[in-house]
Amino acid sequence: QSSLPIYTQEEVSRHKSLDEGVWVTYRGSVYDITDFISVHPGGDKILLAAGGALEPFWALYAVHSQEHVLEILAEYKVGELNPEDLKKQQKVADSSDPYSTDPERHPALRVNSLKPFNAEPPPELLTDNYITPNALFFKRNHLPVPRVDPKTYKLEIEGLPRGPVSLTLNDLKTRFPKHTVTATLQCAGNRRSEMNTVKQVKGLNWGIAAISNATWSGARLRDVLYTAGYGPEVAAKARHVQFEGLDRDVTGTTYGASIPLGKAVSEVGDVLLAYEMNGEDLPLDHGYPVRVVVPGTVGARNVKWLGKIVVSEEESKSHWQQNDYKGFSPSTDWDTVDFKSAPAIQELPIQSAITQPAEGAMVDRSTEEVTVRGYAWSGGGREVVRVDVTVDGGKTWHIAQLQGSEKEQEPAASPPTGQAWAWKLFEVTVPLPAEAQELEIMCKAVDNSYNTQPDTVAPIWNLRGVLSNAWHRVKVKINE
Ligand code: HEM
Ligand code: MTE
Ligand code: MO
Repeated sequence: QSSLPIYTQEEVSRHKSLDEGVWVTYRGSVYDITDFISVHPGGDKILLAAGGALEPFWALYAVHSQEHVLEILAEYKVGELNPEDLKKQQKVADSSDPYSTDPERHPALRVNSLKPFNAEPPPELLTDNYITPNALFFKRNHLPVPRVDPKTYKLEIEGLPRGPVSLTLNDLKTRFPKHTVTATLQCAGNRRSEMNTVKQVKGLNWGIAAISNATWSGARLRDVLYTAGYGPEVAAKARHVQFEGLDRDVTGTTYGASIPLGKAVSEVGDVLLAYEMNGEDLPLDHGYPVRVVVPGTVGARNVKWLGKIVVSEEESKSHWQQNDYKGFSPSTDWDTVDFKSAPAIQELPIQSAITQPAEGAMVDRSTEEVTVRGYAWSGGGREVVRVDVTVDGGKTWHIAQLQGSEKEQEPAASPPTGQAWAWKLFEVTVPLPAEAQELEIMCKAVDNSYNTQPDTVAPIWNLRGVLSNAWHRVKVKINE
């Protein structure tokens, strides 16, 4: 341990000019940097931190997160900061950044936005597993991740004739049968970046991986609602079930969304109040301790960190239900858009995309063939029944093999009609056309209602860049 003196914040604060000397603190140590000021590569700005902590400034200037910067700093160490003052500093730092309690994330994720955290896995990892590992599952947060204490957690249920009901995490786990469903979640903005190639849209620039597949366990929403007093009397009036998250913005507004009542109470709807994801407690980013999983329905309605359920005549009043996550004509722009004129997105359309080979990859001519892999999924429990792949501009289509369960070799097990909640992975090996030096690989999927994907983006372009499901195209080069 250091034998240097211990200083209080008060003493450090007195040193904030070249006359008195310039002191700063960093991770609990005190530095006299008076002699460094004139040689600082960043100039006079360094004086902004005089008498206080470096951390908030270095958070703004990332050049400092290098070994050699810390080596310079070490030369100027004069003491330690009194532990109580250090604690106070940390409290201030925590309260000034609402994202400071966000969890750690996997380095392989491609980050679209750090605060709030939005990230997708690299496409080549996405389809390595039928079940997406939790760490790689795409993450879409609108707000800071709330820290919810599982011991004091309460789920409030309102809008039922017997009055409000409140359930603990333990109630959810012990009073209702545990139900398990494998379901794919997709963000309405998946593949938004392709819309930007037609005309700029507003929203996070998602690639093809704002979609992932997991096995979720929890109580059925239906069971919970019936126990809380739901019955024919309510069914005659109510039309929606609203969900409120425990994540809030600086004004205290929480994330919220709603789904149609029919889906919520359906015997075959499989809507869950999930507390497990792939056999583990829900991770912090995915809604710990409880989230709603609405299979077949757009990601936005799968409310995380669930705090409240309201059975009601109206949809959720939340911004995300009323003024976002809706589709419009390609000719509707930000001057003419009327969000009231379009329904909130619930079930999503048919989707597929190629994850391998990657855009721009090299394919060896001598192999004479190319193996194409990807995912396909449709909303509303509609089952993907076919994926077609072409490498010659659509003259010839090759029908891909579908993988629809966790075990590689099993034939695609058909779920009951209307309950195909999980994606299928596809794979097909296609001969390389003679002489081509470049290939455009395209795929399209078909579901059991015979819905298929539009061939191009332009006719489905919309100002918010949602519902992007045109044939996916990947260009690769052929090595001679
Ligand atoms: C750059 C050290 C405090 C602002 C640098 C560099 C070093 C350094 C070594 C060059 C990094 C490189 O390019 O490899 C330090 C030390 C500090 C300190 C030891 C505290 C004792 C601050 C503070 C601020 C600041 C408090 C702002 C309020 C900058 C800026 C640059 C810079 C803006 C970039 C200069 C440029 O590339 O144009 N600092 N710094 N530094 N520093 Fe600091
Ligand atoms: N729930 C809360 N409470 N807060 C949110 O920001 N984002 C929604 C939904 N549920 C969100 C939320 C959106 S838009 C999507 S796509 C999914 O969560 C993403 O779920 P994931 O992060 O588990 O992949
Ligand atoms: Mo989303």
